[in-house]
Parts: sequence; structure tokens; C-alpha cells
Amino acid sequence: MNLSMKDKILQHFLQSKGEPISGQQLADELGISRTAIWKHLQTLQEEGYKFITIKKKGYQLVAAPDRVDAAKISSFLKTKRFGYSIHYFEEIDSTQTYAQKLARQGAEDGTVIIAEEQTGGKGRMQRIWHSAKGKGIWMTVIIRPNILPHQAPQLTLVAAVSVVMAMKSLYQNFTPEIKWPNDILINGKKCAGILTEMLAEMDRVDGLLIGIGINTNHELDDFPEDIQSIATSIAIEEKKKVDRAELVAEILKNLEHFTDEYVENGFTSIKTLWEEHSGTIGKRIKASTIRETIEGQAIGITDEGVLEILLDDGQVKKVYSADIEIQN
Ligand code: BTX
Repeated sequence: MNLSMKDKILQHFLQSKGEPISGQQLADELGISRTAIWKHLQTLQEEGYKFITIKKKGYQLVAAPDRVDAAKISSFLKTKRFGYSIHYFEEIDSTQTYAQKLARQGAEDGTVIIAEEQTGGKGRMQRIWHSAKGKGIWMTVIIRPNILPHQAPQLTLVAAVSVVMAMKSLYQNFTPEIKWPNDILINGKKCAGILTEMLAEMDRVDGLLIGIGINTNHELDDFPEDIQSIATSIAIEEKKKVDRAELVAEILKNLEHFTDEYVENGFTSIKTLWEEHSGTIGKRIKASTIRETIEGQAIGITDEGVLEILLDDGQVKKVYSADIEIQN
């Protein structure tokens, strides 16, 4: 874990869950002086953390700002490799663009780029992804599975399964559903989107950039007016604010596990999980591709992750890329 000394100190406090920690003990453990510890605590106070001194016991963390920084995420982390390198930004144009640069420089498998706010958040096909400050999870995970370029779209489905299962394990008041290929809906409204980009040569994938955008703590007013009728957040549906760092760590755990499972055993088990959590299969849908709009019943996905639609004339059509509207 490439945490700075300040973040290491913070991590000790976050993991102590409100118990005081002696300055001397911390200094000994981290191999620095008590004065150095005190200086780092001053910097943390300037960033919004609040410590009090308890006589004979040490320092106690009594308030933490709502941030998704490396120390906060790593205090929840239960992975073998993912999330051990975290690049955190207060503001960025797009975590995807930054990830692309890092991936080209050789960033390791499981590197995370995360920001409080994106000023140029991207959806698919150059669409805008609204990324309000401090309200959501705006992150890209660089992964380097040993796969062929044509398998890359399946990793979007692996990511969707990872996100939906993380939500299910942490929250009780709603049921998230995957809408093919890359949206997570709650009660028919969009709560999260996934954008997968690839760095590849003709016959080799160098890396995939899994961009995950999740509306976590938005009130309806936090969305621009034009998407208020189609968007929702976890807080709206769960009826309480959520800890974004905890959700990030849970997603990283799933993403690592399911990517490894996929590389070792292929798409079959992922496909089953995807179908179990999908709100698309079995529904009548309208699919708009670049060339045409077709209507029919979504009957499943193939082993390549391609959507199959049963048309009214009995034909089965395969859809590789489209916008889907689920009809009532
Ligand atoms: P998408 O093309 O499927 O969805 C984009 C569409 O969703 C927009 O045209 C708009 O209608 C709607 N939309 C925009 N913002 C939101 C929002 N916050 N909540 C609900 N609906 C919205 C989905 O693309 C893929 C999004 C990936 C976003 C992540 S965030 C981290 C990473 N960095 C980055 O720039 N993109 C990815």
C-alpha cells in the first residue's frame, strides 16, 4: 500500500474506531518522532479531521470529513491487490482520462483513480456523466487481466455484477438491477453507470479502464433538472446517507474476486450471476443501435455477453451495442 506517512497515521485512527491512541506508541510503530506525529495531526486538522487530547491516553479522532481518500478507503479494504495504489483528487476532469495516462505509464493491476468531483465526467459515446462534488463515487480501476480484445465487453458485465452485489451486501431497503449492458437501476431509475475503455494491440489487451460512477448521497436537487426524472441515488432509495469509502472497498473486493474468477474459469459463472441480477432479461425492450431500432423480448445474453432479443416475427437478433428502453 503506497500510503503517505500522514495517511498511515490517519489509517491507524480510522481503524481504532474512536479509541484514543498514544502518540508515543504511534511514533514507535511508524518509526518517526512524536513531534513529526504532532505535525501530521496538524495537517490533518487543516484538512477537516478533528482530534482531541485525552490525558494519559493520547489523541482521539472525533470527527472526519466526508471524503473518499486513500486512508479512508484502505481502512475498509479486504483485497489482495486491488486498491493498494490509490490516486485521490478533490477535483479532476475525468478519472478515465487520468487513468489512461497512468495505464500507459505501466500502473499496476488494481490501481484506483478516484475524485470528489469530475468537471468533465464521461459516459458512453461522448455523453456527459454528471459528477457532483462529494455526492458520489467517481472512480476508475485499471485492471490488467490476461484476455483477448474481443473479451473486453464481458468485463463491463463483470464490473456490473461487482457493483450490484456490493450494494446488495451493504444496503437493505432497495433492490438494484442491472440494465444491459452498463447501468444499475433502482426502481427503474439510474443510480450507476459503467464505462469500460481498453488499451490494446491487435491481439493483446494491455489494460482495461473500468470507470464506475455511482450516485450515493445525492438529494434529488443535486441532479441537474434534465436528469431528475431518470436518476436516483443510494441515499434517496436507502433513506440514509452512506459511507462512500466502505462501498468503494466492497466493490474493489468483488471486482478483484470476479475478475480472477473470470480469468480462471471463463464467463459462465459470471453470466449466471449477471442474469440473476438483471432487470432486462424477460422484459419487452426497445433497443436503439447506431443503425436501427428494434423491439422484442430480451431473452438472455450469449457467452460473449451479447444481448439476444426475440423479435415478434420469431427471429432472434443479437445486439452488441445499443441503448435499451425497458417497456411496461
Ligand atoms: P451512459 O452513456 O450509459 O449514460 C450517460 C447518460 O446518463 C447521460 O446522457 C444522461 O442522460 C444520464 N446521466 C448523466 N449523469 C448521470 C448521473 N449522475 N446519474 C444518472 N444518470 C446520469 C454511463 O454512460 C457510464 C458512466 C460512467 C461514469 C464514470 S465516473 C468515473 C469514470 N470517469 C468518467 O469520466 N466516467 C466514468
